[in-house]
Amino acid sequence: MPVDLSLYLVTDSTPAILKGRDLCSVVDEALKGGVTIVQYRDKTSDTGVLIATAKKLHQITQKYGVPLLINDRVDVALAVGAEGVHLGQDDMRFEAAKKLLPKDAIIGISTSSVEEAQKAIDDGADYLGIGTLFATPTKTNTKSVIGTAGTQAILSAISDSSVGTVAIGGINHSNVQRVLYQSKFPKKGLDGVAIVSAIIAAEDPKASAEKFAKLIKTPPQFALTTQPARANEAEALLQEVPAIVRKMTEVHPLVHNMINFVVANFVANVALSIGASPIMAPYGDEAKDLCKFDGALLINMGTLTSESVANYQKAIQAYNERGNPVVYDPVGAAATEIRRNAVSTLMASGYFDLIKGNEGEIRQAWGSSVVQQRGVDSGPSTMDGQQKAKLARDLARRERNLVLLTGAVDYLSDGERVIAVENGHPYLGQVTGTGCAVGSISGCFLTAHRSDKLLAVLSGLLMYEIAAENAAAKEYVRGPGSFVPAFLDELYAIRTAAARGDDGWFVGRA
Ligand code: 3NM
Ligand code: MG
Repeated sequence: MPVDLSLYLVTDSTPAILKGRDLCSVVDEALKGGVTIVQYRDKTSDTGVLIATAKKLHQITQKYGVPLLINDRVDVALAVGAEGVHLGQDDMRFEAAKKLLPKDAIIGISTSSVEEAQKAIDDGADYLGIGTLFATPTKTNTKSVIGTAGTQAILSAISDSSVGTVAIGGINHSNVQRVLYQSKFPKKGLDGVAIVSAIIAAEDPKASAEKFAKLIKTPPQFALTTQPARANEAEALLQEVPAIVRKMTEVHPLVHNMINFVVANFVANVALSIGASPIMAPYGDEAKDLCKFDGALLINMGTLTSESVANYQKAIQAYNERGNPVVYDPVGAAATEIRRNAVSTLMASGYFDLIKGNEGEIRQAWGSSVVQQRGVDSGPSTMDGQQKAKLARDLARRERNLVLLTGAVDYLSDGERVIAVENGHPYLGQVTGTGCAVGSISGCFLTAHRSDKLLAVLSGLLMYEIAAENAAAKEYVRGPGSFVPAFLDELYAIRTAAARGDDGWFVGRA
């Protein structure tokens, strides 16, 4: 019978985690809550204590018909007749353990790279512990933190194998659905998640396990439904744009902007012009109330401070839990070490429905930035259109979200489809905040239209860029200064036309 790895509990007896409680009763509670497999992991106790505790744990797990594995110690597993062992890369070699253990014993191997995973499969491992997923205080001597992107890379490389897989490291209630969702390679996903502190250190281990069991069975609210491109995809999408713009004017979405102070006023005016309700709220704790409205969150790290990241994290968590859209604009992503770290931290902190940025920023989000970005400007391009389209698609595919790579031509992808948008006007590049406002507008459209997120963002982008063209064409517009008020007027004009059901603004323009 295959092992159920879905909710894999790893024990820890250190005082910081066990907090003076009896390990056996904590594990019993966790089993009541729905844990499907237990690994006894104790790096410090003497062999006598290990065997005595393992014996007691085994009596408990047997009551629930759940396998007990022993970390590292094949001798302890043999002494108590446990169902198997879990071995790290520095523990007893697989073949040696295999020889010592009964034929049907379960052997799991810790892996943090494609090479280690491949080797473990060739050896004949029953399952792989894949990690370290996220940095965790529970295990500080980890070799590498690989994130959902690294986990996905391993799953993709071993997708032909039927080996079991669990991710480990920093998994908790607020990230477990996203971990399962974003780690998945189309042909192979994780069979489960391995958890230490979020269950063992929980006030109520049974309730914690129950919550995990429920979350694991439910896809996240924000899950993206991608569609394969139709033969005439662009035309088919364009037909729907006016109706989506009309819908947005009816919804009056709230857009919660955590935005830089340079552009806050302009972005708020753009949101008002299109009929949305902007709120500029950098205080992360406010998100738990703001996320309850029909609205979106924009994280724009243009004027990052030492407090920003913690505030962003609180807001992302609140919106992710609610399932309301989150847009990430990693402004100046590659400019400084602080910003590069912020990008990694934030991308590990939550799910972004849309990542929007220029070439340098999207490259940093992908993790392949080779040139240092100068300031927060876009800088000279080193990629042609095809490379940009591919980067947008690859990042969207890996993150299982939308990516909008902005420039003279914008590339928008959901990992399947890539749409190039050539509308707009050079004046947009002469006014600060015009790029940032696209993030805010995208949030509004993602709120209004959820069934095809790519279509939602495309609609907002076209409304925006057509308004810019209309504004620049006004005879009284002589440059960026006179462009700004004309642009707000034209956004407002499209919004009022759309609300009347008049699609004239769009016909023949995109
Ligand atoms: N192994 P928590 S990370 C036991 O990377 C262990 O192999 C890891 O603890 C690995 O769920 C880890 O509290 C600790 O973050 C996971
Ligand atoms: Mg070990």
